[in-house]
Amino acid sequence: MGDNDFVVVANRLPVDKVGDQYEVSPGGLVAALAPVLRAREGCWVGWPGTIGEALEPFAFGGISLLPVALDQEDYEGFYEGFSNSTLWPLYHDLIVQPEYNQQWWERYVAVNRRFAEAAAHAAAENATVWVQDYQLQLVPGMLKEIRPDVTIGFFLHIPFPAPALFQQLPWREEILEGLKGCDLIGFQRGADEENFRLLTQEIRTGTFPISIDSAEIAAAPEASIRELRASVGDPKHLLLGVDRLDYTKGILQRLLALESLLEEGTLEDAAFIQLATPSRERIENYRTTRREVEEAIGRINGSFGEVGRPVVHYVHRSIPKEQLGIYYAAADIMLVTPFKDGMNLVAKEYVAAHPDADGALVLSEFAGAAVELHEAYLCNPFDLESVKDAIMAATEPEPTRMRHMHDWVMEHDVTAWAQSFLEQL
Ligand code: ADQ
Repeated sequence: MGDNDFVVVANRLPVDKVGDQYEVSPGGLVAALAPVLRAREGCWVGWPGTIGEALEPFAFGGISLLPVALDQEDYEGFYEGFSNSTLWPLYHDLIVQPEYNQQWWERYVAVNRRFAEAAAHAAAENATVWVQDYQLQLVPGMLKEIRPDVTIGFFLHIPFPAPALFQQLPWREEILEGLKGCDLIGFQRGADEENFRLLTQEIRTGTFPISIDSAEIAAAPEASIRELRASVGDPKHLLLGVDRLDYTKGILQRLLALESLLEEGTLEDAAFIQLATPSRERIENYRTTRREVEEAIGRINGSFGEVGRPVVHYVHRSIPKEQLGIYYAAADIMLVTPFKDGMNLVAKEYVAAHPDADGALVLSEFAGAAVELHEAYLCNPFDLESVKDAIMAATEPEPTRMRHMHDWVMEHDVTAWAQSFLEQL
């Protein structure tokens, strides 16, 4: 038994290794939970992000961190395998085929047990433990067995599939048993919560759409915005995409829509910037997606670009937060076109970056964010014409739409999200 009244358990610790040092990784979840962790003698349990490194507990920015080690086999079986090649595609409605592999499952069980034991070790008597996301669905059940005194919450950051899909999973009973250790499970959308409740009604559930640290997205300096627009040739329409390079995000679909509009001559004097963070690059489906995206970019620039003036500007790297704010502020049209997405924080970040209600958001109906941001230019990424229509409508935006969405995002920030979950718990 430990002495922490509040314990967060997540796959990753909120730190990144830079050289031989750790730095706090920027992210809404840390920003929202740091004050609660500091006020309640909290502790964060997670993997530090380097394979095979066993670290002692350490403190960072007033938060104590309890590292859980993963070796190469854990990384391949638990993380790349069961979490990201089985659960991720299954929970995103089979955009690619999930793989069902007994060895991966056994690693998932073993690693979840390690996280549960670490949480049991950190938690004080009657502590509150908040477990995050699909990588750790067995932790609540395992923890409840070791420590029946603690209160356990769980939040699923990704969608929860319809029963007919979930039932494909050979270990569906075990996953449900794991989640039954919870006192409260939170989902992003009402539809995810309903899907789950069709399987079991024994557990208390709720819908808590996650958000961003809205106040942190400060207005970008006018000079930087002008400089960015000039660097891509001062187009009439500056379009932007910002994503992890993942097959769920529909990056290729937005490129195909752009290509078709250029071919028809419907959209003129436009430039498109796509920023894509490298992600899960050892998994075959991610490599295929990257290849298809890069081929489409090459083809579009070959057909419609000029020397020194491409139509699509592509960066396959992570961008510092302040710079990202300039891209958001400079873009006339933001393209967020996932086939399926738990929430999609990029959509909310773009809206927060437009306090003057300029700009326009093209948003997939299948992003969790579409529930709150229903005044966006909604589209169906499975239907190319619908994406094209939304882009063209967004070239002449109605400012009231952005004004309403901006007000909403400023009020419903990530701190409000965390508070409402913890109050319910
Ligand atoms: P993700 O699938 O990672 O999150 P998202 O919600 O869009 O998707 O968050 C991505 C974050 O990464 C954003 O904060 C964005 O600013 C940042 N980012 C993306 N590309 C970047 C780049 N090139 N450079 C720098 N930063 C970049 C999962 C679920 C989502 C859910 C979140 C939170 O899949 O549906 O919204 O968790 O619950």
